[in-house]
Amino acid sequence: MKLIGAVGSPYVRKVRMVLAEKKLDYQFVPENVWSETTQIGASNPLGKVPCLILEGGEAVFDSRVIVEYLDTLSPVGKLIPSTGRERVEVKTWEALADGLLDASILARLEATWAGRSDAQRSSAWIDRQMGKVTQSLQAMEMGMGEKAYCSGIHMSLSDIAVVCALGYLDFRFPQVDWREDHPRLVKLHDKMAQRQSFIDTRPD
Ligand code: GSF
Repeated sequence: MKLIGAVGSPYVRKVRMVLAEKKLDYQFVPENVWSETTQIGASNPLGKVPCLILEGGEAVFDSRVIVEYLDTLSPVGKLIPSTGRERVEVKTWEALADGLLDASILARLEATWAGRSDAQRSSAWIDRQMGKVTQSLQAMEMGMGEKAYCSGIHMSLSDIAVVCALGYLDFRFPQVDWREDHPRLVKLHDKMAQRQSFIDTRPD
């Protein structure tokens, strides 16, 4: 398998953490999707990374689809429960963490994308998106309760998705002091940060 991606992308990081936790071999193919010469469109018509290329050449895209597939490839460290409430709980945590990322990336692009002039940038839009980041952090903190992991009693995709989101805030939004009001998230982050899969996929 080949994974087309960028080390700075938190969605790519989620996939790389899953590959590492599942001990699956792959080749990493770096791609700058913002470059004029990017070839990503040949594999993913949406022009986004991550994109997984299977042995037969088929492209699989969207990190949620990719990690779901990867979890079926090996029984090692099952990350997504196969059925029922447990499954939907993990998928909802992932949607929340990815949604935090979607909002923060929209805010960052609004503020920095070179295709937009200063007059075209909307601070109201940025505020709207950053409000979603704040709300998501609060929901995650509440959802953690006094548990050791986001869902269930073992590490799951929920925890990986959440720490990728927190790691992205540290990387691109150092001014967002999420540690201040979210002690349970700090505890989860600090525990997950000791895993080799987290250490080996740091964006910086
Ligand atoms: C989001 C991928 C994405 O936005 C997923 O895979 O989970 N729902 C998708 N990737 C960004 C890179 S990054 O900001 O992490 C991307 O490729 N953007 C290029 C573009 O044209 O939007």
